[in-house]
Amino acid sequence: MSPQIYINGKYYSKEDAKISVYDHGLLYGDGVFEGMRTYSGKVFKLDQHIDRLYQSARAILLTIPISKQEMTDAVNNTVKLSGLADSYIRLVVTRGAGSLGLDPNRTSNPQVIIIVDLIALYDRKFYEEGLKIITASTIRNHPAALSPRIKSLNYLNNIMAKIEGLQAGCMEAIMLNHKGEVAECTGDNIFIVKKGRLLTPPTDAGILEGITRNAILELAGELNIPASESTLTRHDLLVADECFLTGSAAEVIPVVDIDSRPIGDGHVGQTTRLLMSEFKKMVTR
Ligand code: PXG
Repeated sequence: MSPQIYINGKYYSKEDAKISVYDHGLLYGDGVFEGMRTYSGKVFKLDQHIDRLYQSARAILLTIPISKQEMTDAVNNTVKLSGLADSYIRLVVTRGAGSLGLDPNRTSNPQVIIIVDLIALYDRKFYEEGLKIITASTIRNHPAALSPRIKSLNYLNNIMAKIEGLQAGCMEAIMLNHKGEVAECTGDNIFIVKKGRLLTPPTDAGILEGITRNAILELAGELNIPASESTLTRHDLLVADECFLTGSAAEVIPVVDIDSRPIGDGHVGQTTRLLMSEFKKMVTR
């Protein structure tokens, strides 16, 4: 039962896993990644994460040196070696070591890294009582500058908004897009419930199309909860009946306060509770 790290086909302990300081992943945030979870030893939605990783890589013209099947086998094997039943997996592919210059043609050997460890983003009490969050003034990357649909190693946009949240005493922050519409949080997608309907911003709002987000939309269908992807403004959030966030790391976490205003009655909503408990069942199906 210990963290296991795969680098290019070999396995290392946490202490021994190392890559070059000339890696363009480190020097320029030039690479892509995924974050996933295992439940009872099985990776949740592994195929979708692998597909998204290869799409992110394609979007930045990075050729992953192994096939999707080899990547899938490597993830499963690293999980097995860790001995952890409920773990968090960070899958990273960097452009590899190069020269001290931007030119990706001067890099060689993309690095494939799989870290299997534990994660606890939020204290248990926030799942029971709900988070208080703020709207950040940092907007989400303009899609024409760096598409938020690419899960790249360049997370400074999100980190700047996260710092705003932390400075305001909040664990998460809402990011608007360049049009002033609600996009997502720094590491989570956002949902509201209004008059029994579940609403979440569409992918063209400039968001990462979260795999947990899509699982929640799938669950809503099964539970006959009307759901849609809709453009949302900050106003829509402030007058919502309920609000919650989704992410592989965070899972489903309620929000009870935005910008010091209570959402609904200021307590975790009924639909949120239902989706939280159904999601728990879904991950071990
Ligand atoms: N939006 C963004 C910007 C994300 O980074 C999600 C949504 C949720 O997507 P999934 O597919 O996981 O449902 C993410 C992913 C962290 C952390 O430390 C969070 C993510 C990735 C890496 C680190 O909070 N979230």
